[in-house]
Amino acid sequence: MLHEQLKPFPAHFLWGAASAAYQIEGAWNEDGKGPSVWDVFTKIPGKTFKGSNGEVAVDHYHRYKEDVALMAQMGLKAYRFSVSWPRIFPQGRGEVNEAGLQFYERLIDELLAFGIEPILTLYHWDVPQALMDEYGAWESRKIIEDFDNYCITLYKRFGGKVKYWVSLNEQNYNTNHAFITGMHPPGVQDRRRFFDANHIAFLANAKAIASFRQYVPDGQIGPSFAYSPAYPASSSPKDMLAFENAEELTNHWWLDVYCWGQYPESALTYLKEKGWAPIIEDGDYELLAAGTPDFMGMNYYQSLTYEFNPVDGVETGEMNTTGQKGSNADTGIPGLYKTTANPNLETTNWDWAIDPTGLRIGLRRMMSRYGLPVMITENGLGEFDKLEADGTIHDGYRIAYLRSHLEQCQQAITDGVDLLGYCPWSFTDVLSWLNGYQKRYGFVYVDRDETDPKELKRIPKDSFYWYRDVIQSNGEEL
Ligand code: BGP
Repeated sequence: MLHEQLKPFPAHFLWGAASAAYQIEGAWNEDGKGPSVWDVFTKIPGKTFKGSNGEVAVDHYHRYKEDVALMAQMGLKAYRFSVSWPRIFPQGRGEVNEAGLQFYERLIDELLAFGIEPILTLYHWDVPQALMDEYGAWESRKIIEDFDNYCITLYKRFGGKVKYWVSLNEQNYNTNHAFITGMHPPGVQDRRRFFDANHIAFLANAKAIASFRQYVPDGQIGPSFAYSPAYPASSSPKDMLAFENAEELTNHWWLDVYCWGQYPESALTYLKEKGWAPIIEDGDYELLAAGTPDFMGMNYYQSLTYEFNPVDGVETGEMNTTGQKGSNADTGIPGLYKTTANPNLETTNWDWAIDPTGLRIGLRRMMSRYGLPVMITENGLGEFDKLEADGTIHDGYRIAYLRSHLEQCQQAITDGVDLLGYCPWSFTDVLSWLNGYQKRYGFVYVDRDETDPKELKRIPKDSFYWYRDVIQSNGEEL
């Protein structure tokens, strides 16, 4: 659709930025916090780039006032952050750690004092290690109640102040690495366990949303999905079918359950044949239907292109975690689909396709199929940045990336998408789970590297000033 005139961004559009506890806070064992699975996993040699971890991260725990002051200087309207579950419940359940709650209370109050809307993510991958040790975390139904209890604790404490909530962050991406590639804790490679853990996570998500209705009736909640809209590599029926398979198993499998409480039929049939289908108990579908979201959070970085994959074809391949362009391998499910490079798109140094139009396509697919408002809870460019001798960072490539994606947001809004906000990843530079500190996303540079935290000085990049002006013009000047 070629629009003659574009609709403006809505008046109360949430111009935001995003982060996650483990990637920014540091203070990993302070004020009563218990260890998360990441505190333990990152210490296993060879798991992360140069052994990097979040013990110090960018020390946001101690510098949150400085960071919020920078957000205010930028004119941010919203800030998406996550709460660390083991900071609130060091053992995952049982006694609550008041000092943990107080940290987030101070952060929320600071944001509100500057008129910045807090968007609180309940879970961004840092499950308490205690629950992993006790019952295997997401592999046991026991987590449904413990997660609900943790969420209710936060609803009760912050529900009066926080109106936008994200339940689970990227359940799809996280479990893919936790149970298929083995690159996230618990480092398993087993499709059966993958689908079972996902089913339990869906139930926990639904239960937490059902409770939300009770405790925060005037708030809005939804999960954030790592959405890579699927493209077919060609119009050959074989590739088209591979693309359909991928869309069904990599997108609808999650989105249908979140939004409709149902699994896509052909995918479920396939999993039953393979012996990979999750165990579904009586009452599960009722719970799923009782916990559907108000909006869908969308984390968009790239589209993915799929082609035919023979039964003896590729499975999981090497992932580029070094920034050496071209080191990423194709992945897939033999007999169903495999990824392939899209020759029409440029890629980043980490081999992620740069595709702003894919964002518009994704927003439209989401609108057409589920009819829910969408919040872009992540979007951004991970790149090497250079701190110049005069203390500046010229990240014109990041401005170009974000601008082109915002242009497509406006196209999508004009197409009829109800877009609540845009929270680029990330506000400051952060620890990238597997890629260390050299893969940077922030508007604010943090001077540290994998081995040396240095002074952790904050320095606004060129993109900081560009985004400030975008916000000031409510997106009229991109
Ligand atoms: C998403 C995560 C974020 C963030 C981002 C960038 O998957 O929700 O936490 O890390 O991706 O990814 P990466 O750091 O791997 O480049």
